[in-house]
Amino acid sequence: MSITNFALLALSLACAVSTLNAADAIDAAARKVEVRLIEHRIEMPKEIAAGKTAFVVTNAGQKEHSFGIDGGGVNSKLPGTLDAGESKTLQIDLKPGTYRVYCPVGEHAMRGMERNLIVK
Ligand SMILES: [Cu+2]
Repeated sequence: MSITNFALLALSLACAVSTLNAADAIDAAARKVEVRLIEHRIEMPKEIAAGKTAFVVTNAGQKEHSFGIDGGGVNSKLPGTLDAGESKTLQIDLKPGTYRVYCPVGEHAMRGMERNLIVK
Protein backbone atom coordinates (compact mmCIF):
# COMPACT_ATOMS: atom_id res chain seq x y z
CA MET A 1 0.00 0.00 0.00
CA SER A 2 1.42 3.41 -0.94
CA ILE A 3 1.80 6.14 1.65
CA THR A 4 -0.95 8.12 -0.10
CA ASN A 5 -3.37 5.20 -0.02
CA PHE A 6 -2.55 4.60 3.61
CA ALA A 7 -3.19 8.26 4.43
CA LEU A 8 -6.53 8.14 2.59
CA LEU A 9 -7.52 4.98 4.44
CA ALA A 10 -6.59 6.50 7.79
CA LEU A 11 -8.55 9.65 6.92
CA SER A 12 -11.66 7.71 5.93
CA LEU A 13 -11.45 5.63 9.11
CA ALA A 14 -11.17 8.82 11.18
CA CYS A 15 -14.26 10.19 9.40
CA ALA A 16 -16.20 6.98 10.03
CA VAL A 17 -15.34 7.12 13.73
CA SER A 18 -16.34 10.77 14.11
CA THR A 19 -19.64 10.04 12.33
CA LEU A 20 -20.34 7.23 14.79
CA ASN A 21 -19.62 9.53 17.72
CA ALA A 22 -21.95 12.17 16.36
CA ALA A 23 -24.73 9.59 16.00
CA ASP A 24 -24.29 8.37 19.56
CA ALA A 25 -23.90 11.97 20.78
CA ILE A 26 -22.40 10.79 24.05
CA ASP A 27 -19.72 13.02 25.44
CA ALA A 28 -16.94 10.96 27.01
CA ALA A 29 -16.65 13.61 29.75
CA ALA A 30 -20.29 13.17 30.77
CA ARG A 31 -20.99 11.33 34.03
CA LYS A 32 -23.28 8.39 33.44
CA VAL A 33 -26.42 8.02 35.53
CA GLU A 34 -28.44 4.81 35.17
CA VAL A 35 -32.21 5.24 35.00
CA ARG A 36 -34.71 2.34 35.01
CA LEU A 37 -38.30 2.83 33.92
CA ILE A 38 -40.88 0.40 35.31
CA GLU A 39 -44.69 0.46 35.70
CA HIS A 40 -45.10 2.90 37.32
CA ARG A 41 -41.95 4.28 38.83
CA ILE A 42 -38.53 5.65 37.96
CA GLU A 43 -35.49 4.10 39.62
CA MET A 44 -32.43 6.33 39.78
CA PRO A 45 -30.29 8.12 42.37
CA LYS A 46 -32.09 10.82 44.41
CA GLU A 47 -29.09 13.09 44.17
CA ILE A 48 -26.36 13.52 41.55
CA ALA A 49 -23.45 15.88 40.94
CA ALA A 50 -23.74 18.93 38.68
CA GLY A 51 -22.05 18.98 35.28
CA LYS A 52 -22.28 17.08 32.03
CA THR A 53 -24.59 14.16 32.64
CA ALA A 54 -25.54 11.24 30.41
CA PHE A 55 -28.77 9.64 31.63
CA VAL A 56 -28.62 6.06 30.40
CA VAL A 57 -32.33 5.26 30.37
CA THR A 58 -33.52 1.66 30.17
CA ASN A 59 -37.11 0.55 29.86
CA ALA A 60 -37.20 -2.30 32.38
CA GLY A 61 -41.01 -2.52 32.19
CA GLN A 62 -43.53 -4.06 29.82
CA LYS A 63 -45.12 -0.94 28.30
CA GLU A 64 -43.62 1.89 26.26
CA HIS A 65 -41.97 4.57 28.36
CA SER A 66 -39.76 7.59 27.92
CA PHE A 67 -37.82 10.05 30.05
CA GLY A 68 -37.91 13.80 30.50
CA ILE A 69 -36.36 16.34 32.87
CA ASP A 70 -37.61 19.83 33.79
CA GLY A 71 -36.30 22.60 36.00
CA GLY A 72 -33.74 25.39 36.23
CA GLY A 73 -34.28 26.38 32.60
CA VAL A 74 -33.89 22.76 31.45
CA ASN A 75 -36.77 21.18 29.58
CA SER A 76 -35.54 18.13 27.76
CA LYS A 77 -36.66 14.63 26.93
CA LEU A 78 -35.69 11.59 24.93
CA PRO A 79 -36.81 11.69 21.32
CA GLY A 80 -39.74 9.25 21.06
CA THR A 81 -40.38 6.31 23.35
CA LEU A 82 -38.52 3.22 24.48
CA ASP A 83 -39.88 -0.25 23.86
CA ALA A 84 -39.53 -2.86 26.64
CA GLY A 85 -35.85 -3.64 27.08
CA GLU A 86 -34.66 -0.70 24.98
CA SER A 87 -32.10 1.90 26.17
CA LYS A 88 -31.35 5.44 25.04
CA THR A 89 -29.11 8.15 26.39
CA LEU A 90 -30.12 11.73 27.17
CA GLN A 91 -27.21 14.07 27.69
CA ILE A 92 -27.58 17.37 29.55
CA ASP A 93 -25.27 19.82 31.25
CA LEU A 94 -26.93 20.23 34.66
CA LYS A 95 -26.52 23.12 37.07
CA PRO A 96 -27.19 22.69 40.80
CA GLY A 97 -30.89 22.75 41.67
CA THR A 98 -34.00 20.63 42.02
CA TYR A 99 -35.38 19.06 38.86
CA ARG A 100 -38.43 16.99 38.05
CA VAL A 101 -37.86 13.79 36.11
CA TYR A 102 -40.86 12.05 34.60
CA CYS A 103 -42.22 9.72 31.96
CA PRO A 104 -43.99 11.79 29.29
CA VAL A 105 -46.07 8.83 28.02
CA GLY A 106 -49.84 9.00 28.70
CA GLU A 107 -50.69 9.45 32.39
CA HIS A 108 -47.59 7.60 33.59
CA ALA A 109 -46.25 10.63 35.50
CA MET A 110 -49.56 10.90 37.40
CA ARG A 111 -49.40 7.18 38.16
CA GLY A 112 -46.01 7.47 39.82
CA MET A 113 -43.45 7.90 37.08
CA GLU A 114 -42.20 11.25 38.33
CA ARG A 115 -39.87 12.30 41.10
CA ASN A 116 -37.51 15.02 42.17
CA LEU A 117 -33.85 14.91 41.33
CA ILE A 118 -31.44 16.99 43.37
CA VAL A 119 -28.34 18.21 41.55
CA LYS A 120 -25.49 19.46 43.74
CU1 LIG B 1 -44.08 5.52 31.24
